[in-house]
Amino acid sequence: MHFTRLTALAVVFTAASTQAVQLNEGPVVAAPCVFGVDETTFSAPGVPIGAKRMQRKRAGFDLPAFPIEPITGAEPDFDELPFLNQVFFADAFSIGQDVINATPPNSGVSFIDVPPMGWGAIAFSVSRATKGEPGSVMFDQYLKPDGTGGDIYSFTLPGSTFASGVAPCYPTDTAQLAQDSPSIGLFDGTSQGEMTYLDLYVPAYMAGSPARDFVPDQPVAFFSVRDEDAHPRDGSPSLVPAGWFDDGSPQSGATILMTRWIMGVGGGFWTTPKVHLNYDELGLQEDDDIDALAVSQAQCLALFSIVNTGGGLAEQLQVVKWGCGSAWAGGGVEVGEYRDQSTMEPVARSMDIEADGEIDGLCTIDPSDQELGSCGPYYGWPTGKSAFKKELAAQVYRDDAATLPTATLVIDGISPAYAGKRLHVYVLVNGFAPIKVYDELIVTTTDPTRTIPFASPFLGGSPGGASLCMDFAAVIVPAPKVGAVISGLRLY
Ligand SMILES: [Ca+2]
Ligand SMILES: [Ca+2]
Ligand SMILES: [Ca+2]
Repeated sequence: MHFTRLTALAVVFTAASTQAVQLNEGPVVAAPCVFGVDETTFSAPGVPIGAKRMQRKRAGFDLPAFPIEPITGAEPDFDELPFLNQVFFADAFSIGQDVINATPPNSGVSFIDVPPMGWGAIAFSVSRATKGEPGSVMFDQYLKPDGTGGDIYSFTLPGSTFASGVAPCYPTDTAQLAQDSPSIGLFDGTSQGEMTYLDLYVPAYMAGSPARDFVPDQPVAFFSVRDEDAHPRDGSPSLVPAGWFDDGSPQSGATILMTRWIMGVGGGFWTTPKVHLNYDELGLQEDDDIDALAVSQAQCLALFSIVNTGGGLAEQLQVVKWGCGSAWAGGGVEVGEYRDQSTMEPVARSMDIEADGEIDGLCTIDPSDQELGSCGPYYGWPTGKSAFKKELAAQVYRDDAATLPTATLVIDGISPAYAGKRLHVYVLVNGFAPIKVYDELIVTTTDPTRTIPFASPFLGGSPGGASLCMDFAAVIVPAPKVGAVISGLRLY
């Protein structure tokens, strides 16, 4: 059998529950991703991260990122993206698979638009200097030695619908810390890391991903370069190839460029970048700077952010719609500030970003619009039965290094007080009654991971059938009794 929509994992403590500290949470907790960092980001003292290469982080907790591997053959080679390994940097990037939950801009405004009975979320990064509103998780991070610039946060969109049991895991009025910078290798103990762009869909192309069949063979990469590279501060010529600005517009860090992977026999290549939307079409000035970008190629919509200079489009989240067949009769380009229609508040403010704060990385999620054949959505449909105080985060993911993959359960947030406690582990298949896969799993604080047999009964005993849909993430809520559970699922 194939997994279809609903598969969730339950972990149930049978002993008296003890408080544990849990930081990482939300719909993209432990999710695989790729991102960029700046030149001043170090993984250990004296060990700079290869800032000129894209970084990849596998699914799971406490996994340092590493430079993305070159890919041979016809598959898109992300290590060869034209803006990597250059003397200049991209500061915004998207592989075009985002879903933008927004109405088309009208009169300079675009509203959150989540489908009925659906949910959407924004994964994002902020600059080192961004404090967040007092009391927010961002503010907490700002005060910590590792800071806030290398963290991945998430924000669940107002209007999202969850099963009642899971709703407390995904508050819609505040940011959540999804992946703390030390846990992804962006803190050397002294200087704070800085993540400069973020994408959750590139991992779908990586070896062994069950989601590979559902992303295009010839993807389009959208990106922006830094203003300081297009306009060097010492007045020297632009570091970016002039030919990339093929529409005749001046070079600008506020222009969105694009390049497409062309498959070839025994190999392939990225096309010479060209202008997708120039700064003028976006209502920006030549010396503005787009520093975060999430693109839906299918919707002809993008969410972007600019460097906050206090003027122009100072609000940190803007939506742009461009000509896209009959779906956009006007055919022109419209830009609007991203707002919550019920409060008219700019969405960035709901995400706890202060007025002069800086979003510098974006990727968006909407599982109901990301149907992936028999696997259901990229991000599954959270489900649950009861609301409990959340203390743990967990994820089950496929080991993509294994020939015949195994499923690994990873739990985060286990305090020493949990040592020796017994876990019951359940899996929900399509929302039916939980199937117990572990009866008495003894918790150890040194190794909070377990490997679940690949062809286990709960997967129908069919490795071939199950392999397509083995990867998912879960947020686990400890429960006082059997059957309480929860989760956001995720393929990669
Ligand atoms: Ca950042
Ligand atoms: Ca830029
Ligand atoms: Ca920004």
